[in-house]
Amino acid sequence: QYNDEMRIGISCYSTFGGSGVVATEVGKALAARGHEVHLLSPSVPPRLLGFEDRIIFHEVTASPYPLFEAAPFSIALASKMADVAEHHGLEIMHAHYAIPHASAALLARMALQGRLKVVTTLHGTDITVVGSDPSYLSMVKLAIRESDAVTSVSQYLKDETWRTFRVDRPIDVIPNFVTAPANPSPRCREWLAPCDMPILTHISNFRPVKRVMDVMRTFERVRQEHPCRLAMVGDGPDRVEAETYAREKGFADEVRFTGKTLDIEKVLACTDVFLLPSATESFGLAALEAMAHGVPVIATRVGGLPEVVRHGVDGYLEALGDTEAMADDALTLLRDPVLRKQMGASARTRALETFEEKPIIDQYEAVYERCLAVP
Ligand code: GMT
Repeated sequence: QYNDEMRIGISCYSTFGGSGVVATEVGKALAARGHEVHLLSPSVPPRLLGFEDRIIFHEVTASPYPLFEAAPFSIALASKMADVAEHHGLEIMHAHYAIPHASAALLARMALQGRLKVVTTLHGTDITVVGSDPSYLSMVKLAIRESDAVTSVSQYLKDETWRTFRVDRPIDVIPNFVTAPANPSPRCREWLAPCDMPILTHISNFRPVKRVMDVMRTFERVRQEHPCRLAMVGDGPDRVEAETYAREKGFADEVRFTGKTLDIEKVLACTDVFLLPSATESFGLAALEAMAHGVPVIATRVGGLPEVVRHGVDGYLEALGDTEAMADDALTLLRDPVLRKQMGASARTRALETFEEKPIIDQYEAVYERCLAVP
C-alpha cells in the first residue's frame, strides 16, 4: 500500500452500472485510505450515496450558447479538470472511459503544462464499440497513446485494444472488484416470486449489446418445463421490446421489470440463477456481483466473461445466441438444488477471493506511484 496521501481526480459517467460504479468505488476506496479524491461527472454517480469523507464532487455542465449546435461537453470537462487540478493541487487525473474522459484529461494536462499525470482505465465499449467507430477512432487512439498509464479491466480488453489500435505501449490489466455483500436479506422474494418459486435474474442497461431478448427466450423455454419467475432489473432502449414480448407470449405476469435500482443486493439475495447473454462484455461486473451473492451465472463465452465465470464451476458459458443451451443449463440448476448451491458457493468464493477489493486498489495505487515517479 502507498503511504503518502495523494490528491486524485476521478472522471467518469454517472451510470448505474459499469464504469460509473467502478470509478466511484475506486474513489471511495482511495478516500478510505486517506487520499483526497475529486470526482468529476455530469451528475452525482448513483454509488456516491450521501457524504463521504475526503471525496469532493464536481458537477460538469456544458453551458449552452446560441451558436453551439450542441454544448461542447468535452471542452467543459477538460476545463473543469484543469481548474480542479490547479486549485486543489491534483497530481493524478484518473479517466474512466477513453472519450471524452481521457481525451479531456489530456487537454487539462496541456493546460497545466504537464503538471498532471493522466491514468486512463478502458472499460470495454470505449474500445469494442465506440472506439472502433471511425468518428471517434483517432481520438481514442490518441488518448491511449498519450496517457501516462493505461489500464484495462481484463486481458481480453488489453488484447482487443492492441489489435484495434495497434498502439505500442504497456497496458496494465487491473480487473474489477467486488465487496462482500452486507447482510443480504431475502425480503423481496415474495414480491418477485410467489410460493418460493426459483428466480432467474438479469441486470443491465438493456442496450442491444446485452441481448435482453435472449434472456426472454431463455426464460420462455425454462418456464415451460419448471415453475419459476424472472426479474429484469434496469432500463434502456430494449426494455419495451422485452415487455411487449412477454405480453404477446402470455407470460407477462411471470416477469417483473423493476426499472433502475441501486438496491441490486436485495434482488440478488433472492436470485437462484443469473443470466447474462451479452454479445460482448469486457468484464461483466453484473456477473461478478451476482457471484458475490452466491448466485451461479449463465453467460455467453465472449470477451472477458471467461476470465470471470468458470464454465461448469461457477455457472455455465454458452455460445452467443444459444438460448436453448442456456435454458438447458438453467433447468439443470433449477432441478438440482445441491448442484445449484455448490456452484453458487464456488462463485462466491471466486468473487470474493480473486476479485477482492484490497489487492486491486493496491494495483491502482502502484500505477499512480509509478506515474508520479516519472518527472
Ligand atoms: O456494459 C455497458 O453497457 C456499460 C459499460 C460501461 O462502460 O459502463 O460497461 C463496461 O464496463 C464495465 C466495467 O468495467 C464492464 O464490467 C462491462 O463488461 C463493460 N461492458 C461491455 O464491455 C459491453
